[in-house]
Amino acid sequence: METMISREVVDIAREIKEMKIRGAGRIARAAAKALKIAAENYRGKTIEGYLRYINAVARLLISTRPTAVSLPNAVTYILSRIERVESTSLADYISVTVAAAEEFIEYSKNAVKNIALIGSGRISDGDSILTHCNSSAALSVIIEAWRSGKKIQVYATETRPKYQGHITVRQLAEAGVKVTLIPDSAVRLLMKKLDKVIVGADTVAANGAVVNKIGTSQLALAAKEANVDFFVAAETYKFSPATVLGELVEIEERPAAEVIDLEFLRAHPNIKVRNPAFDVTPPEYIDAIITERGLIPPQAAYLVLVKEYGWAITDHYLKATSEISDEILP
Ligand code: RUB
Repeated sequence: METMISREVVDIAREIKEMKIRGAGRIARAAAKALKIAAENYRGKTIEGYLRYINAVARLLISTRPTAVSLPNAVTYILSRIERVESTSLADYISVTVAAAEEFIEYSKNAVKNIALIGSGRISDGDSILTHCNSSAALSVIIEAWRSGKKIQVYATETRPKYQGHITVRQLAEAGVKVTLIPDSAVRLLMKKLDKVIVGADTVAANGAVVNKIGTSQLALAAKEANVDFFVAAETYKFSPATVLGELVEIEERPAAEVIDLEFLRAHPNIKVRNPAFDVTPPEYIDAIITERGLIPPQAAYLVLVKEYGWAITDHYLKATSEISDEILP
């Protein structure tokens, strides 16, 4: 008999879906933790059964939110390690799963610390900095700059409709940083007074375009106009291998209820509502991406992808081409 996916694992998937666990890095670490728990909970007796089970858990986790590539990248990291196991012992498959999940979580936490060190070097004493949404990577840079003695002040957008900016101002205030909350629509008015913008990323495409919380591209546009530096803080597992193959990043559309009262909407059935959760900032609006491996121009995203995922891209590509009929060739 196959092992059922445990309540604890289903709960993590639900919390990601309902945004109780949110932010690309946290989602990725939660997915790794869920795979670890799933592996430890396996009660079946066969390797084939285990592989079917762990793949079902992987699919469940990946299906929770579509945009942040950190989620499938974390899951693929662990699955690819399992695929490479050559053993007839089920225990080996389980221990490799657990070790790979722990390794990913450890790597992810250290990556954010490295980003803090590298990024804070670009912050100057006295800087006024704007951030958007709630990004652990972006905040790690700001907090590290503050801790190293730079007298900075930070503006944080509310980030409607989910108000992640409220989390940001609380975290910055708790760290002792001088912080001011502003409505999203105040960004252009304030931009002239700012020195830098730092945001996080959900996905970085092969051409260096950055997918992040809705409104990010407006910040970038206003920053370009005012000649303010625009930085993105992103771990390398937020770079998307599928975009090398031309795949587009899916932008999550969230429920209308997040932006309008449903009673009102029912009373006015001809009103339509759209609530996209992310947008795309083109590379020409980005001065640098701060990764754990160093500060790179967005145009170097492809090189990061080839270095980090070279094998995965090739495998994917070979599989894709083997499925194409020869008839399309001239
Ligand atoms: C969160 C968001 C964050 C990135 C980066 O969106 O857009 O800027 O995920 O965050 P949501 P981090 O609240 O919809 O998940 O640096 O923490 O990974």
